[in-house]
Amino acid sequence: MASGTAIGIPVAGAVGRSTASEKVAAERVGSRTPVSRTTRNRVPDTGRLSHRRPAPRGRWTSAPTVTRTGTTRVTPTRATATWPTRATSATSATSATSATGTTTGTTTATSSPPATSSLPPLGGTTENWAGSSPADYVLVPRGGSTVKSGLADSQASDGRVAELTIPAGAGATPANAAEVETKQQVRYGSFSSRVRTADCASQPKTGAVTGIFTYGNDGKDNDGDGITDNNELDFEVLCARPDEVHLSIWTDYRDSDEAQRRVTRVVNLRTGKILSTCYATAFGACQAVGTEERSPSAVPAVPGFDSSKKYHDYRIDWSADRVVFTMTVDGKDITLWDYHGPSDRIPQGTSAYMVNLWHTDNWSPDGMTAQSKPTAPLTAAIDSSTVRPGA
Ligand SMILES: [Ca+2]
Ligand SMILES: [Ca+2]
Repeated sequence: MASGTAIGIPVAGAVGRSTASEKVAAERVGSRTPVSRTTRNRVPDTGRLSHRRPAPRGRWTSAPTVTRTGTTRVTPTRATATWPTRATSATSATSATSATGTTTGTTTATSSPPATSSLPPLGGTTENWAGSSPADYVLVPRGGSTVKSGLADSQASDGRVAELTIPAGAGATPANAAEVETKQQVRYGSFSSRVRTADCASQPKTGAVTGIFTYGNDGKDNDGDGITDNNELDFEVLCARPDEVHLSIWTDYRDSDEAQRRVTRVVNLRTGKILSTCYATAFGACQAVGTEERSPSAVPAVPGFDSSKKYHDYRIDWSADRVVFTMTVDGKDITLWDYHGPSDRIPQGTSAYMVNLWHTDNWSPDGMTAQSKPTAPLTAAIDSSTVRPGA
């Protein structure tokens, strides 16, 4: 297929329920199906619209041209020679992620750093979204959406935020997302944002996703496993279920036949229930995972948790052989998922860091039917974002 669609980006997510059989059934019935958000927005075998993000060609050309020295982005023509090879060293014991989010993985010695490693440092600084033109991010409004930074918000720690707004009647799929994304890409590191997710309480059946994630995909199968690499780590919250958090670790995805490799976890933070933890090679699939892939085995409940009412920190700590998803809720760190399973289930390629909001019309959370177009604008807001590249 054309490189554009080959580089379409999947947005992760699984549908969780209370029993194992229901989990799988829910995925089959309600989980997202993919599609490029360029032109092919319908999946022949299901007829349902996909959740796939647009191909980089559309993504990048819709954003301002990046001219700052050293900045790069994923493009179909990006030289794969600089793409890091999959790390193979056995460093699981030393590649822990510290409580402060600093990765200490040592596998970089086994693979060539990407070209971005020589770029001006992106990490170590926090974007507070206080000004209208953030230095390290591109604001990307699509499909009639708006993205603005420097807006007043009394809930924000500094009184200023970026707002991602999709309009009433927003088109489905991330092709119509409101999004911010880093100009640079990094491999490994700590990525965090303080976010208030979209609130659709006034229209509870709305389909809308707030995503906080890393993403890199050059359309190539750099690791040679037969499927296009897709480096992606996701937090996703559906506005119909602001009590649930969908986590995903993607390593591969091929748009043409939806071949994929990913692991997912769905947590209801209000109840503290882990609704599912799966490995999948196809949409709707849910294979059992090992103990090291489903840690922790319990998550504390946060009574009344609603991600759309307050700002919370969403942090991804990514190293060669470990991915940790942590939320900070009311000052308390909560480890939602400390994944340290097989390293070939962990992305090893460079990624940008993004936050977005988009309408979905085929992802029904937790058995609900919540796929309606928004009848009024929906907004997710970002108080701050920090990227600390790994070693
Ligand atoms: Ca691959
Ligand atoms: Ca702020």
